[in-house]
Amino acid sequence: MSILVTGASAGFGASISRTLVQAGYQVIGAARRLTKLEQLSQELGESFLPLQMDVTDKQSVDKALASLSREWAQIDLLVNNAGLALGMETAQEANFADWETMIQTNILGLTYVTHQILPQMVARNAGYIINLGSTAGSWPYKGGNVYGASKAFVRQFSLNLRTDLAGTRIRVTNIAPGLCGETEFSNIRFRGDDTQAAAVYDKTCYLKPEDIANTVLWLYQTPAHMNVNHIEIMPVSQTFAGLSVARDLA
Ligand code: 8X3
Repeated sequence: MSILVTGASAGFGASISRTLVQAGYQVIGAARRLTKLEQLSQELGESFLPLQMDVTDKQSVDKALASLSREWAQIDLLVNNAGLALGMETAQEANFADWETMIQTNILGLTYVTHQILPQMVARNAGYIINLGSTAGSWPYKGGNVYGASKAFVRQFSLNLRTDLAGTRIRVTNIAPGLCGETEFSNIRFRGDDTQAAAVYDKTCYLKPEDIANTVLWLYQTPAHMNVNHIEIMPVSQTFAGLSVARDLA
């Protein structure tokens, strides 16, 4: 039995892969950047299989999964981690191509992989799907527009999956992390502006990728009769904003 982690070349995905291999599991790390996966493979050894896959391309997903040998092809845990945020402009100022990329990756990509893996889990009546959502899927913030909405999709899709899987032993969890540093998340969001990216975490005690990786490991090792539907995690530096009130509009 294997574990499939998407977006495994960096950030949460690399950390999740590392933690699961160190815990004794066999992990397939999928991503576009094969060189990065190969570096991880050097570190993790034979229990880690690099798999080149672009989740935004259905053909690439289908081809990559079809290429798995019998030894690796039975997926007991799917971690749908691949995803990104692009830009923090308001909706009226946002670049539409950024919206398309987020929808293509965070929504369509996640569904391509899930739809491929679900039948084998149902046939075995066993398996676990962990989706990486975000606090942005529940808590709106300025500039979160399509990113937050895509993560709301991930949360609701996770709950709806469990509903469709009623009567099976297949488990589904949405993990919603808040502010998390030491990944490429903000560097990508701000298109390589590392100063702007670093400012997001300045003087905060942000979450670290290992916190999310340990959560994945904990979830996977919970008793098989237990399903955590949704788990939301923030650093103590972060809490809820007050509601915004505009003055002088009347
Ligand atoms: C990451 C959390 O607050 O940057 O999904 O949107 S946040």
